Amino acid sequence: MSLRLVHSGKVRELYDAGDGHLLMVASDRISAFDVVLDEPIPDKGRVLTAMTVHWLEDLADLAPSHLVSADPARFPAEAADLPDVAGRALLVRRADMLPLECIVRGYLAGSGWKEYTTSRTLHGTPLPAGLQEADRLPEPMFTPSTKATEGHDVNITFDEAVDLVGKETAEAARDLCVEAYRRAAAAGERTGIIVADTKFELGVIDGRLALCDEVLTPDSSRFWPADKWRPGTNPPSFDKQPVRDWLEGSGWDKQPPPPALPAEVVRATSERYVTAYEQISGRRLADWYGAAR
Ligand code: Q0Z
Repeated sequence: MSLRLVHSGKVRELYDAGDGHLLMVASDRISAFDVVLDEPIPDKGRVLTAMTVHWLEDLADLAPSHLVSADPARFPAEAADLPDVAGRALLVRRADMLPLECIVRGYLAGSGWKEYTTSRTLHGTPLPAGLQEADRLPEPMFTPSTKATEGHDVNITFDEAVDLVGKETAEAARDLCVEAYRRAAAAGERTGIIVADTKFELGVIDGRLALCDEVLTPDSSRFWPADKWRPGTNPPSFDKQPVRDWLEGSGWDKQPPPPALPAEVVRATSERYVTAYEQISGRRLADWYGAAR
């Protein structure tokens, strides 16, 4: 018997592991400009998984989490049927997920910068005049959205978040996510990585708000190399920039199918992911589960 596939995302899969548990598997697939590329990035799934565990452990005094184990020896036997789960999978408790994307922004980037240029607001909140792209915000801001079933997520106001989950839960979610972001941003700063923004997914386990899903990974966050940050520019992504740069230069029209990535771009990108993990955690990826030996 194989584990039942519950959900398949662009670059990861979720399996029912029985007994109120799920197995969350991060693949080595990468997306750029909203398209999944054909070439896997070696070690990307291990990096995202190890980084999630690093942050869940670092933040354990702040909030409980869904994590049960990253040790393949503790996975259900059927997990052995899945290819290469060691290091890329987490056994987690099934939670009652909040119907919210809990986004926290510390810098003005992406859709936040776009909104600011049109209305001098972020998520409807007025900001000081004269801010530039990639500027640091006066304070980190909680900018929730809802998971749209198709296409991109829809921003909601804090009051709309209250309507969805209740005042007490919305306030607790906001306070938890802003504090988790502050701590991650401060830790990143000490190692030369700016955490510009991040998306948390919270759930309720045993009646308590818990950190679920992936946490503070390059796929759920914007990481910038601190030495390349210049307000007024769009700083390079710590992890995906080699892919983006090559695709931009390839003349691709950003409609599927994407062109094949050269081996050198794949190698450089893999190296960036590994560096991000090692810089942030202070550990070696070679010491994580599933290392080639
Ligand atoms: C996470 C996702 C995918 C991985 C649902 N502990 C939990 N309890 C209930 N639901 C979830 C979790 Cl993590 C849950 N997702 C997103 C999709 C692979 C994670 F394909 N969806």
